[in-house]
Amino acid sequence: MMELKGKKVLVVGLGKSGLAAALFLRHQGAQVTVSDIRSAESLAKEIPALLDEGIMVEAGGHGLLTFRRQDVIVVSPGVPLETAELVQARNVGRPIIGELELAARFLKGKILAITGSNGKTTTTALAGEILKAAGYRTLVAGNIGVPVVGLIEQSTEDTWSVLEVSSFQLESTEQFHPAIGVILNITPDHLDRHGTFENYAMAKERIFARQDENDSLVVNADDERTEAAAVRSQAPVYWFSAKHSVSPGAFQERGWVVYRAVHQGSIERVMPVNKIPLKGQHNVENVLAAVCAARLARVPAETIAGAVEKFQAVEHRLEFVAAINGVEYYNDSKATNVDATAKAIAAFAGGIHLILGGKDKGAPYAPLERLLRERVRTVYTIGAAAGRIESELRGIAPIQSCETLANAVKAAAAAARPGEVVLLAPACSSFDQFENYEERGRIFKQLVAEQRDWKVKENA
Ligand code: UMA
Repeated sequence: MMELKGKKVLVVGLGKSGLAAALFLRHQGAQVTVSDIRSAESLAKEIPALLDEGIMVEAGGHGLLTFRRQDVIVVSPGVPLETAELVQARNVGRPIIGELELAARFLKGKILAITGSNGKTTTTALAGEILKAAGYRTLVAGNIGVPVVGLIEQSTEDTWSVLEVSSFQLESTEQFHPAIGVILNITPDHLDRHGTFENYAMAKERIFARQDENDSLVVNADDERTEAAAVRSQAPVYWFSAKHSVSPGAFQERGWVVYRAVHQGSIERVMPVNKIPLKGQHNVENVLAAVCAARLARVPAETIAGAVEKFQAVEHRLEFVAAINGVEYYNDSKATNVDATAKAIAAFAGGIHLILGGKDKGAPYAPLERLLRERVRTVYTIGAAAGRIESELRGIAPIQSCETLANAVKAAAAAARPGEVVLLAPACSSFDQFENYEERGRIFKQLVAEQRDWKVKENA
């Protein structure tokens, strides 16, 4: 805990996290200022509400003096810690913490935190459903779209907070201490922010930096970088694997999801693998991770099985949109890196019309080569990354430059034949053409709906 009453606190970034942090801090009696690089006009909705609460707002840029005058600075996840004003404030001894760290200092109850390059939103949502099914008081928050700081007031000593935590959030943690930590996988992502893969991986490892022998860490035994991280854990490690047996942990055996609670102990059957309602091998991994975490939280196997069987795909994660004239459309707008796109392609046998592109994140596209050759009919490029994608993937699959998502959906819908798939799994972030990946996914779904309307007219 930290004393906030009367303290001068600056919140950097006025997105969802900044807004929730500013309100929380104000309610704790702090003198709060929020600073954002966006113009006052583009913050027209937020500013009056903040001023009404007695919160000061600096819009249109960060002022060096604003940063220097504070007792504490709270940073939104999307603001790089190397931002010049933050570096200077750090140099003059101003404490800087992230929104997750602030929240974790006040959150009551236990934390189940899930990180990884891919699958964390699905696993977080699934683990949340399982804990709710077990009758626990459960809050689900974090990178999944709900700032953790906004939930502090709802938390009690018997709450389980199931948190999706990103590298951006973990990077600035100091005391963050989940009772159960989960690392799903670590593959290249966000190199534009972290500089190197190793820096990114080390940010992810902060999930267990404060854990001790009373906590648990759940780790993917099939992922090289994640497995390497586990040796540094002070907490006992539980494994999950979609490929082989592990001990202790969750794995598949003769068509069943099974769990072994103690090293070399007996095996408990949880559910048949074919009852998992989600598409793709990567989702089997997500279920195994959630099963392991839920057993560690003492949820009985039959409760887990019931909750998993009822679970629906999360919006924008390999979400089925429609079947139009025998062509299936899937929205995987959350596939914002190359590994996620590989997993999405691997979920289909072939005949894929793949929409790729957006804001490039610095990782190579070449790891897609084998899957593109085997399963993809045509790649449709959009956004700022199109040039790089086209030069790296030339000769591997036919490529059509489409520039916009609307052109890409039109071109893919015209080319796809019955039995084939149109897949938005762009391998890039969305910020060049969209507000965020959710907007990109929603617009994709609207464009697909327009295709359906046209096809209905054509067929009439
Ligand atoms: N800003 C500045 N100065 C800067 C940079 C940004 O003032 O130098 C301002 C922007 O103008 C904007 C605000 O900061 O007004 C945005 O802050 P933010 O990017 O932290 O966005 P939030 O709305 O607070 O959303 C954040 C997460 N965003 C990011 O990590 C980029 C959301 O994850 C998360 O859902 C939300 O907190 C609630 O916890 C999104 C994401 O893209 C989904 N995450 C990445 C990913 O999943 O790959 C990590």
